[in-house]
Amino acid sequence: MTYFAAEFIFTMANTGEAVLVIGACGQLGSELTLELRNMYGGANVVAADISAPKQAALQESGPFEKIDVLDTQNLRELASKYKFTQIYHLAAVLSATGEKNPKFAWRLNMDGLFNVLDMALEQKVNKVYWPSSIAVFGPNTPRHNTPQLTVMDPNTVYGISKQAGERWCEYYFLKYGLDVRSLRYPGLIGYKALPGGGTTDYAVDIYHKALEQKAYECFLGENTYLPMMYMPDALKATIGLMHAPAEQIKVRDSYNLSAISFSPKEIAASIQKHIPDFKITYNPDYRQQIASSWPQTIDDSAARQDWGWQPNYDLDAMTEDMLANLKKIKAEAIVR
Ligand code: AKB
Repeated sequence: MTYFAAEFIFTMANTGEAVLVIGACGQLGSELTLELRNMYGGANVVAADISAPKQAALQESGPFEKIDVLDTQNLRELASKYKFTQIYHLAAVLSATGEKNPKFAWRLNMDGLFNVLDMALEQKVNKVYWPSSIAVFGPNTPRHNTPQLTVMDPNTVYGISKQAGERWCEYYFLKYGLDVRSLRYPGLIGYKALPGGGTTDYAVDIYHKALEQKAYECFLGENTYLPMMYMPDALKATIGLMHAPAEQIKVRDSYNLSAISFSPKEIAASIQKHIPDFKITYNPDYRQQIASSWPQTIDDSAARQDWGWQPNYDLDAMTEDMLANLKKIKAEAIVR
């Protein structure tokens, strides 16, 4: 399945691009890689990750390279083999996992970024994409309609690394002219791959548990509002930003990006429209403190103005699509 119109794919084909996706087996990477392969042709998009892909579609649709983003030699060899024109560097330790091993999270998130930016400069790569996050904000950031430019006092190692990374991306653009582009993702929700180690992960898990057990114990409190986004919108935003003319990209640290905001109680109510006997209970853990330090809603007017960003999915549209697709996947797994 592709989320884009056939005409768009057709016009993007045969553009002579060579694309590298680092972190291609992750939640976003596995879907983004397939979209990019639809656009540029499977052979022109290299999926790279520290571990081999589990998804057959990812394995079968184009080249895979095992890489460790902390290994500069490994990166350099890959770059001279493929002569990349674009790099999507998605590999990172997320907010919840990062708190368990802060020094490693810092090393992977920061050194990994430097290695990619330096390799992109050395190899004259045209464009680099690097994801930031709502985790760059902290307890003193305005929590409602959080502006593009505002107080940022992140208190997770993930958030600190994303904030520092944003500054470095802008620095490489201003000092060296490297065309780096970035989005501050909210929590991402999709049915094709599971997220790993984030504070917003409950909003994926809840759909699986609703179908499997009709019950879910949430690790956040019932009224914890967080900004979220359905995967097709995240792919649309990422590809939209990367294909916008460079002169339209006015924000060179990272764009605020927004689609939906909801609480665990609200997502449960949305699921109950399809599964009336679904039950949610609450047992907040250490991730509550992280969630409570993040914004509830985001002002993404800069992205809308500069390159025409607009989301398609609200909470109920996402729930309907998630449940229908997960049901299909689970039914197919039983048949096999
Ligand atoms: C996380 O929860 O750590 C991520 C994020 C918001 O960047 N999903």
